[in-house]
Order: sequence, then C-alpha cells, then structure tokens
Amino acid sequence: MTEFLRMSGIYWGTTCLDIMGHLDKLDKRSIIEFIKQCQCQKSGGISACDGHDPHLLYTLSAIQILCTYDSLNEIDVKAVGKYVAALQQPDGSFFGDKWGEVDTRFSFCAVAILALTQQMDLIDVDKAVEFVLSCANPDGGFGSKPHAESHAGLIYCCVGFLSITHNLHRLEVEKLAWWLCERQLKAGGLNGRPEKLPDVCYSWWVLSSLTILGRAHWISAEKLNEFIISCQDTDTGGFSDRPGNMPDIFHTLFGVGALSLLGHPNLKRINPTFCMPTEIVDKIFQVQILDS
Ligand code: BD7
Ligand code: ZN
Repeated sequence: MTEFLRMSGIYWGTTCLDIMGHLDKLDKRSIIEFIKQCQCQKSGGISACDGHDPHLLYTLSAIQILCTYDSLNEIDVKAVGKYVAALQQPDGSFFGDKWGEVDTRFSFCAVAILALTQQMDLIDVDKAVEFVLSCANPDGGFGSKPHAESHAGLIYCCVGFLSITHNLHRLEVEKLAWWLCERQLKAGGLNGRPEKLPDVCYSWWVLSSLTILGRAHWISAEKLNEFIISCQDTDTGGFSDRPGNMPDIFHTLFGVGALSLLGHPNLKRINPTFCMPTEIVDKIFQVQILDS
C-alpha cells in the first residue's frame, strides 16, 4: 500500500531519527542498497520503489537520505543532474516526471536536488525564479501554478525555492508572513488554508516558511508547542495529524521537525529549507534566511 511513496517514507524515518540523535537505529547499508536499486539507468532519476517510474519527488528524498549518510558517491549523481535539467521547460517551470505535470512543488525539488549535489549550473535559474514568482497571488501566498489557490505546503515550496536561489528580496514578505501567521487557530495548531482543521504537518510547512522569512515570532510558540505535544500517541510514541488520531511516520517527522524549529532542548537543530539537520546542510549549501 505504501510502495508508491517508500523512498519518502525512508527519508521521513532517517531524518526524524537523526534529529533525535538515533540514526544508528536503522541499517545504513540496506537503505543505500535500496536507493541504488531505485535509480533508473536510462533517465538517471530515482523512483519511490524498485520497478516504479522515477520522479523528482522521490529523487529529492533519495538525495536527502544519501546526504544524511554522507554517501552521495554511492549513486550516479551526474545522471541525477541530467535528469533534473531535462525536466525544465522553456518558461522555467519543471515537470515532475516524463508525464508532464507542472507544479511549484517540482521547482522546489529541482533546485533542492541541484543544491545538495552542487550542480545548479545545469539549469536556467533566472527563468526558474520568474516562473515561481508568477505563481504569487494577491493575498501574498503561492499556489501550484499561476492563478492557483494559495496553500501553505506550496508556499513552503516557493519560499524554500527562493531561499535556495537567494531571491527572498523579491517577496512581499510582510503580506506573506501575515497570511502564514493567520494559520494559527485558537487551540494553537496551524492549518494549511483558511477554514481548514489544524494538522501537525502544517506546523512544519508554516513554521519553516515563517522561519525562512525571519518572522517565526509572529505566532505563539508556546501554544503551537502545546498542540504538537498533544498529537503524540502515548502508546507508540508517534505523532498523528491531530490529537487522538492514528500516528504515522510522516506526521512524526514534521511534528518533531517543528519542535526542533521551536528550539526543543533534546533535538538537533533543523534547516527550515531542507528539513534536514543543520549540521548536514551547512557542510553542503548556504541557504538565504531573512533576519528577524
Ligand atoms: C505534497 C503533496 C504531493 O502531492 C506530493 C508531495 C508532497 C510533499 C510530500 C513530502 O512531505 N515529502 O517529504 N508529502 C507527501 O508525501 C504526503 C504523503 C502522505 C500521504 C497521505 C497521508 C499523509 C502523508 N502527501 C503526498 C500528501 O499529499 C500529504 C497528505 C496529507 C498530510 N496531512 C494531511 N494530508 N499532504 C502534504 O504533504 O501537504 C503538504 C504539502 C502540500 C503541497 C506541497 C508541499 C507540501
Ligand atoms: Zn498532515
């Protein structure tokens, strides 16, 4: 049932364990062998699982895992770069894979992969920036393509993209940060769009964006902390989307990641753009973060 996103599942697990200081609980060798099996010989892209089609989403997850294990040399990184570059379109946007869907998620994946593998020169960055900026809305937010509704997950992708390409000055920062901090509800949790329920994973998408914009102090850290803690399942230790629901590895990473952004004492610091420990990212790439 979860094969179609297995590579991301491994990224969520390794990253969460690393942030908690327990990366040694997983078997590095078998994870690297799994990733090697998922790289497509023809395109250079990486799939969620052996036998599936490669996609930018899973290529990024695989690169994130390999960086965590300091093992980029285990795969053909140049072929990954070629795969990403071949998906760029004349207007600067990116297809997610050979099937041709365009989305700001894929613009983020593309530059994140190229930043982590030091191959940014393979694409037209200026055009990529113009496309992402063309997805800005009058409310200050961003959608998946021009004129598409603002959504916190896509705002994370666009803000993260601009922090990687060092173009945060092109944003209407105050307006965007205001939209983001309006995501906090009475109970302390954050939602992804107006009128939606709070969800632990939006603690990450929203707070990481605000952190990049230097405006994390615009929401109540204390109330958000309380909400996230209330989503931890006392039996398994995992986190669910909201209190009382079934925990899963995805909400566990993004809950723990948000707690790290809030400065939780028992967690490693996390990079808000890459959702990886800062100690790993800082050795590879400098993202732009605005002063608070
Ligand atoms: C998001 C949407 C996509 O269509 C594809 C990828 C993403 C980002 C990706 C991620 O976090 N990678 O590290 N998210 C997922 O893989 C989740 C997996 C999931 C499926 C079902 C239930 C929980 C998690 N996906 C594919 C999602 O659509 C989740 C679903 C969800 C989480 N909480 C409630 N529903 N949504 C999600 O990640 O939303 C944040 C987001 C949206 C758009 C862009 C970036 C982030
Ligand atoms: Zn969620």
